[in-house]
Amino acid sequence: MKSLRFIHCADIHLEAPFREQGTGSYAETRRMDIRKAFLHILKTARDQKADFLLISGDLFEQDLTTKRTMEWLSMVLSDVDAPIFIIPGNHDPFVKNSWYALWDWPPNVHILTPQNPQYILEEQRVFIYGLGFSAYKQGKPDLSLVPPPRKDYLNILMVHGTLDMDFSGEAYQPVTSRELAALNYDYYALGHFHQPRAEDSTTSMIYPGSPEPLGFDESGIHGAYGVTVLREPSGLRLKAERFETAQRVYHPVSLDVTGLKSLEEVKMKLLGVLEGLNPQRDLVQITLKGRTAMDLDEKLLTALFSEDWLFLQIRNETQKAFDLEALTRDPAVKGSFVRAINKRLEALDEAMKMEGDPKALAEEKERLELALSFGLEALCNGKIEGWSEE
Ligand SMILES: [Mn+2]
Repeated sequence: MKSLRFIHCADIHLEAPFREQGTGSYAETRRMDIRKAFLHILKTARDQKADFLLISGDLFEQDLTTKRTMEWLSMVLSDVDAPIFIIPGNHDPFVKNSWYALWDWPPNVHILTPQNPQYILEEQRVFIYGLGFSAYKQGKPDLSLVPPPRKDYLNILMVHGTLDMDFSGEAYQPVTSRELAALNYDYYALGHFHQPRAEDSTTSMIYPGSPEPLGFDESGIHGAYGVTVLREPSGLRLKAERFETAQRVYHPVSLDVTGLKSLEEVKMKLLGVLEGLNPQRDLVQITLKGRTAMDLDEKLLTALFSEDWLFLQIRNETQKAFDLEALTRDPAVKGSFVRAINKRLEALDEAMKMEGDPKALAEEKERLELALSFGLEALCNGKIEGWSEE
């Protein structure tokens, strides 16, 4: 019996605004990145001679997509020598003025809507059912509408929605993996979560994630899935493999400056973060944390480092250093803690004047100073900021 191969992608978000990350050519460059990532998917479908391609919602931004976008999209989709199945997502819902409803799509493209939710590929014996969006928000889907799987077919359910979340009042088609599994389909082509999600390569419920990541909450590798279906005597065997499509990688970095003494030291730390990253491929946002007496100007620091980088931003979220002078006079536990550490620091200073191993003593001093700031942090806030992130 013949085996099948298909490509599964979702959340392309053509014409995404990239509003939060500045204006001008950056957003334009990033929108081109989305197109390149999408073209990579289509090329993979061609190269691997995929039997069909699935797009599980949020192909484009309904409000920002123009006729020109649609002309480009039609051109590249008709270039794929295979059927393409699309369900509308919450960013491109099947509303009255939707491009899905208004546009004359190429003949190889099939939009699965509430009116036409299913498609059968007779020759390959594939049954596809789609649960997309017909409004910008949509509650729990009625899974009783989903027909039972067809015998001796590969049964695929395409769903745009949130899987396995706590969702009282959730407006994006909440479903549970248990509910889906009970439908007994062979593959669940999911969309909506932008971080790829699949328990392992044999799982049948996959969120491919956004092919091009769209923000700093979408770090890591991004791509789409190629799925091979083997028809064996014992039944169908699916193998899903991810391939990378993203043009850029987001790097949200948190940098603790507690204990650093000078702007030079801060700069050295920042250089350490940037070392090994690629100014054109890697998009970097460094957030300075911790406590410091230094007045760190995030705009100046950003300007100092961002030249040559497509996107580099430094944010200052540090807090004011503790007023040790005032704390020394504190009669309670904070005061005695500061006094105790100070005593040891003074002893250390004395020893440094006398003794021969300045390196070990300097290290000890650094340790004590860190103990002072972390100890005070714990005493003042009941927790140490950023500790769990390390
Ligand atoms: Mn999306």
